[in-house]
Amino acid sequence: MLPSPLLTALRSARHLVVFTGAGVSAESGIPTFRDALSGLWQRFDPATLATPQAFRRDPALVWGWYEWRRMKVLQAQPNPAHRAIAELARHVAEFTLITQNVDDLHERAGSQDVIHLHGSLQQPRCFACARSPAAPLAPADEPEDGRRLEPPRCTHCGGRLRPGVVWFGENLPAAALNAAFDAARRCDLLISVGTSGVVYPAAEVPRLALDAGAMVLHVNPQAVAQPGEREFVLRGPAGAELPELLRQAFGA
Ligand code: BJW
Ligand code: ZN
Repeated sequence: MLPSPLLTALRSARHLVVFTGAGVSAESGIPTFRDALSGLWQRFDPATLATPQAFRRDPALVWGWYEWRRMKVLQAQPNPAHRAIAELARHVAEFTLITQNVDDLHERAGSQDVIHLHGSLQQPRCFACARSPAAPLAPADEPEDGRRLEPPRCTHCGGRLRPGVVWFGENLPAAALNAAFDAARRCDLLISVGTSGVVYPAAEVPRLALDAGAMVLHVNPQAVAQPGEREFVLRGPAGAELPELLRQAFGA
């Protein structure tokens, strides 16, 4: 049985925020970044792949790597954690979903108005003029990790397209960040799912909620937070923990 203050907080929440990281998509087969054995940053160097300098230096290396990841997402399906989050929205008056993920698995599980703090793999833009192509990207031709691919050209200025994600050293989209911070400050319960909480400014989101008086629940197999008076931890995979939380709180 889950802690009763947590179930009470969930049943009585007027504004629930769910904040997700790579761990929510792990059970869909999308690798996280920092997990000890399977994390992307164990095999790939972020400095050569996830910065504007890296793209300037070797655009084909970076584009090829992101096409490989985009294909993995296209082939993946939402898991029970994505579906439980979409279902949670139906039980509260106000619901905000904030994700650091660049996949679209929340949307495919039925969540709406998802705030993407770190952009999307599906929405490239021009590295030179920042405009987005009119047509969506076609599926890439069997990309593999490590295979170089020349980025397509911008139809407006001829510049190279870049992945529509937020790289290290880049600002987050201002509207998304403001909406996320605003929701965190106004909510009464925030559930943080599958994030190591080390990348800023996104990592400030749960802290802002706590500081504003909300309860915060962390769902993660690893010990990412210490339980406290208003802070709860469910140690386990989101695909098991979130459906169980939903069941115990709402019988859903
Ligand atoms: C499960 C599970 C299961 C597993 N169920 N859970 C010092 C030096 C240089 C820079 C900085 C610095 N200090 C701060 C900075 C700034 C930097 C930063 O924070 N760096 C830190 C790493 C130190 N931040 C930025 O640069 C940001 N911009 C910025 O600050 O602009 C101002 C500025 C301007 C100029 C100079 C400096 C600053 C931008 C950050 C962009 C982050 N981008 C990435 C890549 C996106 C594109 C891509 O996908 O390739 O975003 S990095 C990567 O980390 C990705 C993620 O969204 C983000 C967060 O990771 P997340 O989601 O938490 O994943 P993991 O892998 O870390 O954790 C997974 C968790 O899941 C684990 O806890 C598991 O246990 C758990 N899990 N299975 C539930 N089944
Ligand atoms: Zn352009």
